[in-house]
Amino acid sequence: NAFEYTVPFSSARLGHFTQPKPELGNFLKQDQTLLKILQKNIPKQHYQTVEDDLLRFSERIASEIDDLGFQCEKEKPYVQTFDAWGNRVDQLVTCEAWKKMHNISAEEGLISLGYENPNEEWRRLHQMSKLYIFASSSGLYSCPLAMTDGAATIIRRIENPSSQLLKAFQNLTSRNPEEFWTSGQWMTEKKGGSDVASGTETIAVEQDDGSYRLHGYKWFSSATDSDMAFTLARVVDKQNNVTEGTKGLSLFYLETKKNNGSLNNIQIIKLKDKLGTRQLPTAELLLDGTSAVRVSELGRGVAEISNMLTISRIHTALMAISNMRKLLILSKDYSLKREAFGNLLYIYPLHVQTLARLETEVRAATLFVFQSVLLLSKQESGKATEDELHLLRLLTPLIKLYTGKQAMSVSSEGLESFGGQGYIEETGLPNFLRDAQVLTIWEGTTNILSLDVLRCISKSNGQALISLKNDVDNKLSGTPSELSKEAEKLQMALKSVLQFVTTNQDNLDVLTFAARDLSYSLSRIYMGTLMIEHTASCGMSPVDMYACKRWCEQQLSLVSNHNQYSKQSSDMDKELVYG
Ligand code: UCC
Ligand code: FAD
Repeated sequence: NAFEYTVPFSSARLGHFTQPKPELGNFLKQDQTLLKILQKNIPKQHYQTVEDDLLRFSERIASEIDDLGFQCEKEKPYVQTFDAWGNRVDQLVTCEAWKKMHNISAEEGLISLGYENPNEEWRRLHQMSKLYIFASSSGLYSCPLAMTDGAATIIRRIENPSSQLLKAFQNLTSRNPEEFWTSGQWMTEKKGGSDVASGTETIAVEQDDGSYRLHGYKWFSSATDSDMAFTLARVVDKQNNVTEGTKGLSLFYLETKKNNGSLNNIQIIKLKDKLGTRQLPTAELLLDGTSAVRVSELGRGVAEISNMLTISRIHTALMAISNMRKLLILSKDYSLKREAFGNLLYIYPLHVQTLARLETEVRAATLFVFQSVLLLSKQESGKATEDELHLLRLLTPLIKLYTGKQAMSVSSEGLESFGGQGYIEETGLPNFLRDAQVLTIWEGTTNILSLDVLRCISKSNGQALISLKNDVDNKLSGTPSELSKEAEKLQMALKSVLQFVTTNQDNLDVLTFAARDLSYSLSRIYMGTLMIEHTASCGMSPVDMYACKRWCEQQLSLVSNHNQYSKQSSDMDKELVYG
């Protein structure tokens, strides 16, 4: 008592216990699936260099980059519209950590690696592996990188590019932070982001020197601090008319700043207030006579920008698997540190079962996404067969739509595995859930991508599905007896899906109505196939086999019940929703 009188103030007693936090550690070392993919696909003479680089980069992520990513979430970008003297400046202010991400991206060759020698196809795999490891710790810097990669691909495809475009390509693929550029991709307008053919109101007015001035309102532009962008607009003809629909859209290249550093007749109207991706400056932009160059033939804008979409959709899927893997790494670590009812969490089979189910999802998704990466590198090096080209076209919307949905469910379950801490902002964990939701929306929503799957099947006269079937047959042909039941199940499911498509090939209404179920079915079947192939080619480990079995336990084909796509079902759906 005497002591309390002499010391009237003292800190509160908060108890002795503090929970050790989950640690990321070395990402690559904890991803056996990726390691095996790399071992299988990188030529022996280059393998060690790639592995060393990825291990070093994983260390850098854990010791430096992950904190910067979190900093980007805490110090959100904002726009200073006017300066102190009332001049309109539209200055986008980003935090130091975001700027460091720019430099790291250049130094680490996160874009350049994919372009340095297209004949060495493993370089794309190296690049995409790095991007994968980076994405979930990048504070969303992987978003501008996705569009940058897509932009570089567009320029590389242009025959006889101008010196301006060549210079842009050099900047986009530079390893020098001072020279490195990022790109935007401005497609979405107020009237429509899925249906850009009806939604695009931006017009392009040709100038005497052959360049254009753009006038329009871009409703979503992520990477607002980018140096350049590709965008769509309708060219105004001499009679002052524009062509409506897809055929009226052309693709334009623009630089966001003039030589004097001011914006290229662009106003940043506002930054969006978003559920997630808060690290990312996503703006509404007014194009008020923005100087631009047409880079597609007249009316070929959507077809051309689709090449950019292919790349950025693969990046979106990389982000999905990166988020899932990182969350699982943290959750596993936590289960070794957190006690409940007298035991560490990992002692409880029910807890571990929950994590095992997530692990199965992530493994399957990793194989799925990297299969597309391998096909992309073959396409770019000119070594892809016809079947492989069809497969790449078909898999791109599938990996994007399916892994987006997986990322949502895995992040929700993953957060729960931390109990209440999963809901607490300072842990950084809620970001996983917030940022997963966007993966199902941008770069094409689930339904739009499902319709793209149909577009791909119909444009190829069904060849895309035949290529998929050939690949499944080929991959399952070497199935060891231990997995023969699973292989059979996959083949049966594929047969039922193909039958469904054949039966309804002239019934577009049914196919359209079934597009989402069809896409999920194809994804699950192909993912199961990859798991079996992977298991067989990597020494038939009991754990890989177990994961295959788990995957194939779920319903693989969702389109077997034809009645669910009848006119009657559609009417009843309407009644159920709006009645
Ligand atoms: O969201 C965006 C950026 C977000 C931030 C970056 C994220 C990266 C994340 C990385 C990790 C963090 S940018 C906005 C994205 N917007 C979309 O994805 C649009 C979604 N809507 C669609 O995809 C639609 O399906 C449209 C716009 C393509 C549909 O347009 P149309 O006008 O109905 O298209 P058509 O008439 O069917 O096709 C026009 C041409 C055809 O070629 P031709 O004329 O030769 O027959 C199609 O075959 O375009 C071709 N085409 C394609 N080609 C259409 N889609 C594709 C495709 N996917 N691949 C190849
Ligand atoms: P809508 O097209 O209005 O779609 C609404 C709903 O209708 C969706 O669920 C869709 O699936 C469904 N739907 C539409 N048509 C059909 C159909 N025929 N059949 C069945 N269902 C259908 N865009 C850019 O161009 N550049 C960017 O940098 C960019 N960044 C973004 C950043 C964020 C954080 C977000 C959230 C979006 C960004 N977008 C960007 C926009 C994004 O690409 C679009 O929001 C998206 O493509 C959907 O378009 P929409 O919003 O117009 O939705």
